[in-house]
Amino acid sequence: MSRGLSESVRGLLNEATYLYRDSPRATSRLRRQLSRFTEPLRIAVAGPPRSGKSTLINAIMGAEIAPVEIADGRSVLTWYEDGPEAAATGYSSAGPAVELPVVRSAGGMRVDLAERRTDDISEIIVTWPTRALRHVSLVEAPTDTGSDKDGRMRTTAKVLRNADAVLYLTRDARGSDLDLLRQAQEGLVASTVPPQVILVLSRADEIGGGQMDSFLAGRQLARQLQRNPAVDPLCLSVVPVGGLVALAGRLLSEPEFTALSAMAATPRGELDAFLLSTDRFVGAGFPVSVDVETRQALLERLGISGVRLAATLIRAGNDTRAGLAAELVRRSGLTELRESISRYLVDRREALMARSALVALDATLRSEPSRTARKLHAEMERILVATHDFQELSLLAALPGPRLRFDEEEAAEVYRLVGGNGTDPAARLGVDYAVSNRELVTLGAEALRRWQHKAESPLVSLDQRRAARIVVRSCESMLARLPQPGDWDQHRDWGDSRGPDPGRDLDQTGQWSQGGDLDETGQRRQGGEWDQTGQWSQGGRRTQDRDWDLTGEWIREDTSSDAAPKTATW
Ligand SMILES: Nc1nc2c(ncn2[C@@H]2O[C@H](COP(=O)(O)OP(=O)(O)OP(=O)(O)O)[C@@H](O)[C@H]2O)c(=O)[nH]1
Ligand SMILES: [Mg+2]
Repeated sequence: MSRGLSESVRGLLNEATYLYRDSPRATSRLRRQLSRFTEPLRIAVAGPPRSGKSTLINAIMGAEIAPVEIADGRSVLTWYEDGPEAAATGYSSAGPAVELPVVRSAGGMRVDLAERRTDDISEIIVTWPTRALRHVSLVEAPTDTGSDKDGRMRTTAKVLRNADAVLYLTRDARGSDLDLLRQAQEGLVASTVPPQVILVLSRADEIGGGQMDSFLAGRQLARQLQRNPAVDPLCLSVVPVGGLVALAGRLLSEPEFTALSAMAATPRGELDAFLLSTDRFVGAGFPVSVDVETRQALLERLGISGVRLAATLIRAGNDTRAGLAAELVRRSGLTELRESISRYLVDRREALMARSALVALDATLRSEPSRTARKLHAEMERILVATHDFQELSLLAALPGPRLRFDEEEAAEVYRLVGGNGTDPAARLGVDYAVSNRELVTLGAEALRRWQHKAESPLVSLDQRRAARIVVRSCESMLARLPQPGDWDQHRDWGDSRGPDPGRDLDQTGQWSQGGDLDETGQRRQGGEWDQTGQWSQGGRRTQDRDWDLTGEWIREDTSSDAAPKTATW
């Protein structure tokens, strides 16, 4: 993000803090937003009940921690963050924050609430040492709030509105899912710069009735949905993920691998009939000497599709525990999801944080209107429509819509150049990371010329010309960041075209399992992986002034009267 955006939004928040100096509630909320700029990106994990949210969070963290259940199996808004040690803190709307006892287990931890009254707790923050959450924190939108379906939908809608970005889990992208995502695009800020949503086709191992090729079927369905005009404008991408298989890959133990290997060593003609259903798998006459308890445990760990997949992968040569674990993670879709999180969300984290700060500012201005607030509103609108980072996000969202009508090839180029595939120069130019800076500059200059021509052509529509102007600015700022011909010698040490990219969390070369949470032997390291120099340590700890309190008044935004700024980009 341009430094300008962050500074403009902070400036606006400071101004608002001064204007609202007589309102303790508004000032504490605004201060909270100001402090957020140094914290990790807040990604909401939302979706219908039982869509696999907690399992996916565990898979991302590489540990069994979610869900945190309190009295009567109720769950509350729970944050998962990187931290120096396993810990949990409960927050309530009245009273101080309390440390909650945690019990470590082989594969993770459990928040132990047996001894404690919990009906006052409205939010919990769980910390766990994991690099996977170095740049993001995850929050699960609770679906069992005891309320009716509408209540659940309202809770999810609020979480979608307030997060920096969203992983929305769905098994089939039904009408109610799409309604929620459409609602999340309402309001002053969201109608101009839509929320950044990755649609996760969850429980991918069950797609197509859990048959052998369910992961393949998942990928096909994801492609169809991505092309569906009802879905495409609502999300950045559609990624099929089998959270259960991903988690199994991340936690696969030696005894589990041994049992799966014994099955894979059995001729298919003898084994396959027993892998058709869970009943047969745990029933009598199983042709491999793996006892029924172990088979039960494997089912819980992997699901029947996962067991079949594991046996097939071992036969195909993934015959070490670490090799099988890595391949399960890859096939589950988790690797692709992490890449998408990195490319679409982490790389744009400052713009996304600035966006959600504006959502919060808008809510404050609405809940406590004043004459001076009008000036702030006008400035907010200006930032929304005039900031190039926001224009890029807005153009990306508008591309599939009816107004722009670029042909397929041009639309793909616009998508790339404004950072739809990633914000580094190679991704924008659609070339390999190994391409030299000289070539990047040449390609960038060519793209710039082409789009300058388009931006000035009287033969194209006004909307296309406006879009072309945004593309031109994207090309210009990309070129400005690349070393120019005279500087090439000094920049020889740039190993690749990505340049310095502090936001990247993902190991570009390795499998997930090599990426830090598992050691060489694949066992979880208990703590000690937290990078003390990482983002988290720079950020302030969350204060007690919780801004996500779902019972809190200020989050009750009235979006019905919101109008997009008159100059809204599309
Ligand atoms: N086969 C299969 N089952 C899964 C998968 N992910 C989750 N499940 C199962 O689905 C059930 C619900 O999973 P959760 O991860 O708790 O789902 P959730 O969305 O967090 O559920 P709520 O918070 O209660 O709404 C559990 O029994 C999981 O084992 C998956 O990828 N494949
Ligand atoms: Mg859950």
